Amino acid sequence: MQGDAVNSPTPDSIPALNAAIDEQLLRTVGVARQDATSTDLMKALSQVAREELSLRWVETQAADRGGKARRVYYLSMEFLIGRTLSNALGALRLSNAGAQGMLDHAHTLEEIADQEPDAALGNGGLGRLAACFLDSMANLGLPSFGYGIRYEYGMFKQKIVGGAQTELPDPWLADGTPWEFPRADISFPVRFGGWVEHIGDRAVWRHAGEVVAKAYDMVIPGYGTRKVSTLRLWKAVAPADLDLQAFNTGDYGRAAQVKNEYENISWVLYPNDSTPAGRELRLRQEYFFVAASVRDILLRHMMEHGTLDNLHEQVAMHLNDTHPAIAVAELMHVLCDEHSMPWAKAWSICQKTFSYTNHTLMPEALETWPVALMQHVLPRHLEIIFRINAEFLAEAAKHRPGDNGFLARLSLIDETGERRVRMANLSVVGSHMINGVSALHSDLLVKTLFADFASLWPERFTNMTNGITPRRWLSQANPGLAALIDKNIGPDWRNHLDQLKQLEALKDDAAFRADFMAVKRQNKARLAALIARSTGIKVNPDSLFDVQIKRIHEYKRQLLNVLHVIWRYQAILANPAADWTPRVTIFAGKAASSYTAAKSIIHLIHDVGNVINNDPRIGDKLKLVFIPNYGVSVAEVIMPGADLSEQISTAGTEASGTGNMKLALNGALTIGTDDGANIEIRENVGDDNIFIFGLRTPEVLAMKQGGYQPMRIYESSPGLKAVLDAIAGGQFSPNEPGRYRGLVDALLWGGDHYMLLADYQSYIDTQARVDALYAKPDEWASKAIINMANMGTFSSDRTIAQYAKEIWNIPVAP
Ligand code: GL9
Repeated sequence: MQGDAVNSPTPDSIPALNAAIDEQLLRTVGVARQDATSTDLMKALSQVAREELSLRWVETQAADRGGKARRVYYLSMEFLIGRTLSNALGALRLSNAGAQGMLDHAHTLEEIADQEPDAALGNGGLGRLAACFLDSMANLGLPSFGYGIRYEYGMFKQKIVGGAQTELPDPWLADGTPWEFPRADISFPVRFGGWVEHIGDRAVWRHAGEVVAKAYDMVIPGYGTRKVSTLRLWKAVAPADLDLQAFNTGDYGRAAQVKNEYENISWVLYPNDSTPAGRELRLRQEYFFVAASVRDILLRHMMEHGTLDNLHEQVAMHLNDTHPAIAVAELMHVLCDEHSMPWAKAWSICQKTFSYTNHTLMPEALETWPVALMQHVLPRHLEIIFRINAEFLAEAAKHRPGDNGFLARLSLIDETGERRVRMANLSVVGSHMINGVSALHSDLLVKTLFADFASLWPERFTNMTNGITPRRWLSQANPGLAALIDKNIGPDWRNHLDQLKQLEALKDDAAFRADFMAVKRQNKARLAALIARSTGIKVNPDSLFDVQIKRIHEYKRQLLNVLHVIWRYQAILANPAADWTPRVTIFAGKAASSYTAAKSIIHLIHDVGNVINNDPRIGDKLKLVFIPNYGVSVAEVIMPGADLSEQISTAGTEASGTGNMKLALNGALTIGTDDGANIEIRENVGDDNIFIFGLRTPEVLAMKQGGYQPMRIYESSPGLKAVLDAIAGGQFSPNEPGRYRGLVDALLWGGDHYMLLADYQSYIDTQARVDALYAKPDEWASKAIINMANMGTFSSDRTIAQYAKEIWNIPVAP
């Protein structure tokens, strides 16, 4: 039993809900029933759900307070929530009543839900994982808070102009959101700059500036429980006396400018993916939300327990990547400087309180801050970091006396050039547990990036394979498939995804297979409609829908996928009479605004698509489309309509992936490398039900060490040569023949860092096996069913239960 029992929907909830909607239209939205637009209805329906969630929030908080529960605080710069209305209705068991209610108002629920802007407070996988985790924490009734930043502008909107990405702002809060609860009485000052005075053995931070952090809560409903959890987001507000001064002096222009300098801290999400922003504003953002969160947590703890001595017994703080790592120094600062706790005692509490998840091995993604910048922004924290480092290195030196290389690698300070603070090292040293996000990634962590730390503390390193919430990614995104599953095994899989295993027995059941494929066909029609709407391109839903949707990044190898598309184009032209399996290759994803190579890949996809889609010799045999502005809501339409899931990163580069899980759960087969969570997906579905190709991680490393020569592969493979020559020669960019010269040169002359050419032939051959299987619909359907049926372990409920047990030490009802 998870959480408390919840009433199932009753038919009479429909008139009741309808009456509530009408009342909200009248009283809150301010519009008569017959005049209500779809936006008005979205607001009214949201308001009804909000009121119920508010009651549950109060109940949950009272229960957690009363029970003096140990809580987990999930600190994250990103929470990629998406929309909330459908999710809230699902959790409240009001989806059917809501749908009927909207029909009674002459609208569909889908159309109403579409009016809500996405809360896109994240870049990609890392931020979406945090959102799935909040969902699972609520579901499991885990006493918990998420803490983050209430960005005024979320992830930029992607617009394609002439085949190229342009970025537009995302003012998602412009019309307000029904899902937040401003907590006017909860605010904390956050200080910056200045200097440190040492009075005896006390350190006093004489800060230079101060901004106020104001709390806004978003309520995260649990499904099948009355428990909700809270995402507390901080907004930066200039201190009130600033306004006062401005009015007194009359210099309003200058005052507005100063106010902006404070408030810009929570204005915009940094749209960087895997490369740290390295800007002072980013460091301020990190400290801002961490400082406010730590103060809020300590205040709550003091109210419940009256002492900080037992903080680690009641509080688990989790660092979602290194972005909140400054929390380690902040907690030391508050305990020692403000509560006069002795250093050693504070440090012991600190280490027992924190845990840390690493999300990537890519060296360029490791966050470091120049010592000089940290001195300027956070002088006291820099001192604390130096002291932590000195004591840690003194301890470490005992393990390997005289090994200076060892100490230099462990140091919190990188001394190789401009001195920099290594946030990953700070996170490891400040935590009692450190985890990676898939079996392979966690293994590589202790063998490479954190090998030295693991030699000191092997017991602190562990694995927590990522997961996804089945509520959003199956129940809500794929109502057709959810209904079919309900019909066969009942509805409880939403909270116990392992139950899908029962469906494996139906893989050869002709009726089930037909139902399953009929649902897929409907979802493909829906996806085809989205493609037509957003790109103007008509695709045939009976083609194989081949999908690669994720951030555009060289290591994810969208370019390898394009090479295959061009190979296929040329092969069809060379052999038009062959029995080609019709295919639509679908891309979606954003490129960081400053990432030239990634943007060039987007442009190439459009240019190649333009040629292929308009070539009358090709027809339905091949189409190439790029769906703009990828985000959670777009993903909810694409995932259910995919036949094939492309997970083709160079082995050893994708920490986990979570789109791979969403696609398989929705009945897509995976074509992928032996990387990240693909490996665990393969272990669960079986080798025969997944298409694995290419080099494995050790082979990648060996080939690199042996002197990899992409040019030799190019020269010995006429097919590959024709593909690359077509790109480099301007066949797809006749107006600017040199447009992709650089992209191709990076492969042939630049060392092909992600080894596309090494995996090329294996990829092409494997795609041919995909075609052959797709030509046998029954076999394909069986394998798709097997995939779905074996995704139970990839529920974020499993992941969170594991974190709770092994890292946070918080009991979860089985
Ligand atoms: C990422 C990894 O690259 C993914 O493989 C992983 O699934 C997620 C969640 O653990 O974390 N790390 C990372 O920096 N991003 C990830 O997606 N990037 C973005 O979120 C943009």
